[in-house]
Amino acid sequence: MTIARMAGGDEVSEDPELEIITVECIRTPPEHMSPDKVPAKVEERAMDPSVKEVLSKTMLEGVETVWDRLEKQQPHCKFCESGLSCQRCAMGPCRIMGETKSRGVCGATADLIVSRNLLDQISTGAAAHSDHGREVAETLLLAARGEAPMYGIGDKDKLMTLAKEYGVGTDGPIEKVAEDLALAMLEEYGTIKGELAMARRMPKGTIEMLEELGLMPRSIDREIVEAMHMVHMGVGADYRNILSQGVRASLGDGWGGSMIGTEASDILFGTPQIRNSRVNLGVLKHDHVNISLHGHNPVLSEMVVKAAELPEMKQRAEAAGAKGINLVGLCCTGNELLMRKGVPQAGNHLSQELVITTGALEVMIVDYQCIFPSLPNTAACFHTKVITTSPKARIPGGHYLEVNPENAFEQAKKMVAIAVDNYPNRVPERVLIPNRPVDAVVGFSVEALRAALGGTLKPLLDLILEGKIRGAVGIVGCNNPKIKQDYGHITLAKELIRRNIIIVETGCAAIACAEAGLMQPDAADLAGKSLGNVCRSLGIPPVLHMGSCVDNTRILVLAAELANLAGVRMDQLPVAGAAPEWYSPKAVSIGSYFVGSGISVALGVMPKISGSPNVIKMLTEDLEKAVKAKFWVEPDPKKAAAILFDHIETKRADLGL
Ligand code: SF4
Ligand code: MSK
Repeated sequence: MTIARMAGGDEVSEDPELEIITVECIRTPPEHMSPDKVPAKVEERAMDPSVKEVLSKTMLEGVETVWDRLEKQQPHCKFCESGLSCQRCAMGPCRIMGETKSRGVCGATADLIVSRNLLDQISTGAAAHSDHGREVAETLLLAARGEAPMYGIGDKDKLMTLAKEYGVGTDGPIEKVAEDLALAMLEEYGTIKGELAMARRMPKGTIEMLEELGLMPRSIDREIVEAMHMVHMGVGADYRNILSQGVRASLGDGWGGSMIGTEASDILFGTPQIRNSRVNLGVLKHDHVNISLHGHNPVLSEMVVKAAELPEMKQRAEAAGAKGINLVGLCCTGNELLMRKGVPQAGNHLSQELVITTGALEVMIVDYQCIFPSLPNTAACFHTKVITTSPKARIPGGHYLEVNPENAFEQAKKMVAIAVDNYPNRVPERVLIPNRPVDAVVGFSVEALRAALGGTLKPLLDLILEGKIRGAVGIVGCNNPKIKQDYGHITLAKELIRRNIIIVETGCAAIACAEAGLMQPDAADLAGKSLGNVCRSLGIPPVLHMGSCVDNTRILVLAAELANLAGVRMDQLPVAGAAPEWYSPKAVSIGSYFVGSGISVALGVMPKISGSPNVIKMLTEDLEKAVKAKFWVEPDPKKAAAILFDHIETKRADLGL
C-alpha cells in the first residue's frame, strides 16, 4: 500500500500502478482574465513569440501560471529575501532585526545565519545533481551485469577512456570493464581514499592551489553530509569556514557527482554529436500524439524514445486517429535528448505549464527536479495526463508509474500507450500550437568540438591566443519569473558575441538562445567581425549548446583542457561564467564550483545574502585572494556583459596577449 492510499480520503484509481489523487484546475482571479490587460502582461513576462502566443491564451482562459503565483506572493518577506531568517531549530524561528548586531535565540549572528542558509542551498543543489549521477552509474552497473537488458554501451571509446582514468582494467570483456567502472564511480560517493578521480582533470596549478586551501573534495557524499552537519545549530560560527565548505561540497558535485552523471550517460546513450533540431512550442504537432519529457535524468526518457518507435505503437496511434507519435523535450531531460537524439525541444523552465496549455499535449512524463508541483492542476484544466515516475518525486494528481532500470522499457511502453489512448480526448477547439519552430544546431560535447577541430582543441586555443576569439563565457542556468523569460540569457549572449567572445551554454539558458536563433550558423552575422569569420569558416554558430544542468561539467572539462594545453591554471584563462536568470539551488552549486575551479561568475539574480555585508564581501572580493575567482551580481545583462568583457581583457593582458 502506498503512502497516498494509507492517507486515504482522496479519490484513487483502481489500478494501484496508476493511482491518482484528483486535483482541480486552478483559475486566476477574474481581473487577470480581462482581455485588455493581457498584451501588456505578456510583454512583461516573456520574449519568445511562441511563448507569448500561448501565454496570451493561458491568460485569456484564466489558467494559473508561475507568473500569477509570483504576483500573489508579493511582497516577499524582507528577512527571508536577505537571508536573515533561520528555522534550524525549535528555539526559533529567528530573524535578525533592526541592526545587524541583534542575534538569534542561540546567539547566531547575521553572518552565521546568512552563510548557513547559503551552505544549505549549495548542498541541496550538489545533492540533487550527485544523486542523479548516482542513478545513471547504477544503471550502467545493471546494464553491465545484464540485469537491465534494454540498456547497452552507447560509446565504447568513452568507456575505455574512463576505465583507464579510473585505473580499471580494460583487457576483459566489455561488460566486465563497464561493471568495474560503474563500481569505481559508485565508490566515489563514499570513498575513503580522500580524492575524486576526475578532479585530477584540473590543471596541476589549480589542483595545488585547492590542495593548499584544503578545498579538494574528499568524496561526493561526505562533503554534502559535512555541509549538512555544519548548518546544524551550534556546530560552528565562522561564516568564512562555512562558505569554504560550500566551495568544497560544490567541487565534489562539479568534478564528482555531476561529472559522473555526464560521463556515465555518454557511455550508456552515446556522446552527443553535432546535429540539427528544432525548438519552441511550435514543435508540438496537430495531427500527432504529443508527449513531453520533462526533468533531468535520461535513463527513462531514452526508453520512451525506444517505445515510441515501436511499430505497434505507431499502429495504435493510427487506430486512435493520429498520424504518429511526437516526442518533445522540456528543461534538461529535453536537453539530454536534444543533444543525443535531436528530439525537438518545446521550451525551458517557465514554458512547462504552457506546453500543457497548448491543449495539444496528451501526456507529460516527468522524472525529477524543476517540475512545478502544480503541473497536475494545470493538466486538470485540459485533457493532459501527468505521469510521475520516481519514488523520490511523486506528485498528487499525477499518475504514478514507478520506473527503475530493470522495468523502464516496459513502463515506457505503458506511458506511450496511455498517451495514445488519450489522443481522442483532445478538444480541437481549445488547441493552439504556434506555427514557428526555430532551427538549432546542437550537440557540442567536448568530444564533438574536438573532432570538428581536427582531433584537438589546439586550434581553439590558438584562435583565443591570436585574439580572433577574445575569450569564452559559459551562460548557464534557469528562468526565474522575476525576470522576463529569456531576456537575461539572450541579451547577455548577443552583447558578448558582438564583442568576439564565444558562448557555451547549458540548461534553460541554452534553450533560450536556441529559440532566439543564436544557435544557427547564420547567427555568425550577429557576432563581431573576427568571431563571425571564425564561425563561418568552421560552419558553427557563435553560441554552442553543451547540454543539460549536469553537463556544466563539459564546460569544466573544456576549460581544463584549454588550460592544460596552454600550461596555465584555469583562473588564468580569459573565460568566465554567467547565470543571468538562475533560480535553483543546483545553480548555486554550479556557480560555486565554477568559482572554486577558478572561473568567475556573474549572477543576474541576487542570492539571499544581502543581510550580511561580510558574506557579500567574501563572495565578491575575498574569494579572489584564495581561489583567484569571485562572483559579481549584476541584474542588467548589458552591464554584466561589460563586466565580463573587462574581466576577459584583463586576463588576456595578464597572459601578455
Ligand atoms: Fe534561532 Fe539559532 Fe535555532 Fe536558528 S539555530 S532558529 S538562529 S535559535
Ligand atoms: S532545468 S535547474 S531550471 S537550468 Fe536543468 Fe533549467 Fe535551472 Fe532546472
